[in-house]
Amino acid sequence: MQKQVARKNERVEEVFNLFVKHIQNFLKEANLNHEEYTNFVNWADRLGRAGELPLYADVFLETHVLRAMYTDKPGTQPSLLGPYFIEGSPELEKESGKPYTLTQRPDEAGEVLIFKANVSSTDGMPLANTKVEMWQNDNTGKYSAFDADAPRYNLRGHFYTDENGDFEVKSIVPLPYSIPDQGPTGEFLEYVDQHPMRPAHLHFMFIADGHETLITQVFFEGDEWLETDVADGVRTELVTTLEDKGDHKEASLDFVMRRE
Ligand code: MBD
Ligand code: FE
Repeated sequence: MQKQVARKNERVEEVFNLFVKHIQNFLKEANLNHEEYTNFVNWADRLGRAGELPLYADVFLETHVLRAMYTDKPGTQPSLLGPYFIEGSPELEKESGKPYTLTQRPDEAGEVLIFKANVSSTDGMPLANTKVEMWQNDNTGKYSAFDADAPRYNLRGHFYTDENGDFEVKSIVPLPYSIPDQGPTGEFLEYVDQHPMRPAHLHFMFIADGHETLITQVFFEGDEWLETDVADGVRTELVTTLEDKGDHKEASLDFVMRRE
């Protein structure tokens, strides 16, 4: 094994010192005793060993990072990246005059969804050729590459906006998602008397030259979990309507990206 070269990281030092400063008041107010501290360490150890640390962090902490960073900024509000994004999604093929089709099995179960959107800059300019990464769960409520039997990139893909910043993509309507609740994260949910549900959502990541990458989610009006999302990822402007078109559903939302 090669010896790690010690590198001072001033940012880590600065953030750690702030953390210590604020945790002192927090510990005083919470009146934490040593047994509670030990219980916490044991639980956190189980959480890590179960591979649930990213899940727990994205469900219970990520929203606070986003709110602190972005609440008063122009452009579309970001939402949670979450633990289920993976690199390397397939590029979707474009047939002229047709929407893209998100990677799916020939017999993919679920209600067909056509999602239409426009991507523009905060100055109003449409953002042509923006890279759109999209991922979602399937009709069993599972994400490919994690808890589903589906192929690794099922219901995942990327594509590009057209010359007007528009895109249309055909997929299935996502389902409300129950986060894993049989491990240490589930244990925590019981302690705080919280259900494990997230409202149905589509995940998006937009990448455009000269703009901050926008990671966000789209939700649907009428979803029973909108107000009590376990991960607190819902933002009013990210909720759209699911229109019934007979043999399929349709939804749309426009996205606005901030200049770098
Ligand atoms: C999800 O599907 C999700 O999007 C987030 C943020 C956390 C847990 C599960
Ligand atoms: Fe999700």
